[in-house]
Amino acid sequence: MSLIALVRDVSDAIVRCELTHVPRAPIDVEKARAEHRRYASRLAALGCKVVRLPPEPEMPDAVFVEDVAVVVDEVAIVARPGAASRRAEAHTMAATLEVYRPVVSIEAPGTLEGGDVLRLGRRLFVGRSSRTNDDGIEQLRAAVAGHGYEVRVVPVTGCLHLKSAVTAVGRGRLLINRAWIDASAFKDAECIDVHPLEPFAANALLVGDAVIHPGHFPRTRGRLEARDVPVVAVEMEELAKAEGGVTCCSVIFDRPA
Ligand code: CIR
Repeated sequence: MSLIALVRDVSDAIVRCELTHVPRAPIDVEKARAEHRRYASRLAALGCKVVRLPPEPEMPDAVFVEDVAVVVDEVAIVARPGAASRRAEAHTMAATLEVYRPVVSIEAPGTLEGGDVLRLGRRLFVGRSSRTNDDGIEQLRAAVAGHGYEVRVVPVTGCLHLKSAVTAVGRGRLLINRAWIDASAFKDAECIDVHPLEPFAANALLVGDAVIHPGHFPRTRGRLEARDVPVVAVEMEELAKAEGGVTCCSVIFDRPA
């Protein structure tokens, strides 16, 4: 496997991050940085070449790089976040992705955040959410249709992004919180439910065969392990206060040959 993982260091400004579904709590920036360092080390240990985007000390949510890009094998889409405070994050993302893929940018009035895009093979499930609108979804569809990807829209109401509610944890296997989305969109997959006491636990990051998952969700981890999913637990409690999870701290894609 030859994977690139784009990451960006935690900004001091993270204490002013966007919050939608979690109450504001004081963030210990050094603790968040330590979590992020260990997360990046895990990615490296799982075989990723970790590439750092330029730091953006004034941009509170810049560590959550997933939201400003969607990368498939043939093309990279630079997103236009629904959160206006996050739009400037896209500049350095575009410059970095140009090294690896042809780049298409989502333009106004479209909005799209990568946290709303779940790729399962050649199918992209896209959350229509408070951050991603129909125009953004249509621009994404236009960018990938010629490469053989089908785009399916999933309404998201109960949480921030589609991938807050459902992520892949293996081939044909999903981790899901059915309370937040209509699970019928995923009826062809084997769905593993989060533990009811851990509604935020559906966000898992599949890297090769391993699944990176926040350590503070032991009950859901137990459910994954009971199904023989190889879980790598990482500390994420501080970044979770910024409504971040494990997918949102990286953009992972195959390295061009
Ligand atoms: C935001 O509200 O934009 C950030 N505070 C959290 C973004 C999390 N992104 C993700 O789950 N993909």
